[in-house]
Amino acid sequence: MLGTVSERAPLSAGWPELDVDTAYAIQDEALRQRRARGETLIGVKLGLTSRAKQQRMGIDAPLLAWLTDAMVLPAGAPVPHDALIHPRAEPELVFVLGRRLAGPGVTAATALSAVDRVYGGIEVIDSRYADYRFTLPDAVADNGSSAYFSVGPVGVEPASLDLSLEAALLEVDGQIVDTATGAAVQGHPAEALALAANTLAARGLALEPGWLVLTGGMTDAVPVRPGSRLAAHFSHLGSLTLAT
Ligand code: 0L1
Ligand code: MG
Repeated sequence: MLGTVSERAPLSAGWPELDVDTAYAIQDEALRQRRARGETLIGVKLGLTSRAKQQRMGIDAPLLAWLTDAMVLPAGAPVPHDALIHPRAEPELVFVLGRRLAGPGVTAATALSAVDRVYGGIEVIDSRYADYRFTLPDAVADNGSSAYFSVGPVGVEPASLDLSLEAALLEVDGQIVDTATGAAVQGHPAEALALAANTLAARGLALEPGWLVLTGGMTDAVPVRPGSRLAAHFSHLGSLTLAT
């Protein structure tokens, strides 16, 4: 979401020639406006990195989007439904970078060597498009449906885990509604991190030290309903609960 609470038709409905490059220029302009309002750029997210998400959205390519400090939902903070249209939540593996990572040619191994810590997290997405119906350029222009995210309590060195086997259980109102491992994310979340570095390189940019990288929903996203209990449980990275 870019900052309003009204849903709208996809941009591509009235602008069929909208392409991905133009959509990233729109995303960059939205970031410029956020920074002008005082927000700080703190990283990037990948979206549509898992088959579950791609099949659900009918889009077969990942995307990148910007994260700012205004999108951080601290532990226990309520999901601000008044500022959202139709939020959904998904468990993600989250990297914090220890050093700069610049493409092109970044491999998963190089990418992982730049990571300081990995955490479990939950991303709350909120597309500005009615019924979450959009093309890839629409989703890119909407900053990848970014709204909020929470990072869990346990951060470890990535070498201490096999992240392709790290599991997430998604719980809604006491029921496990979906499960996945890190392998759902491009085969290994480090592949997603390398993808982010290489994609940014094509735009003359790099991943900076200290940045957070959300590697993409491991499962499909589930609706965030006021009053429901929504939690993600990771096999080695702890649990976090959304205050809905
Ligand atoms: O984080 C995501 O995977 C979102 C990507 C954009 C598409 C969507 O709203 O699911
Ligand atoms: Mg996501």
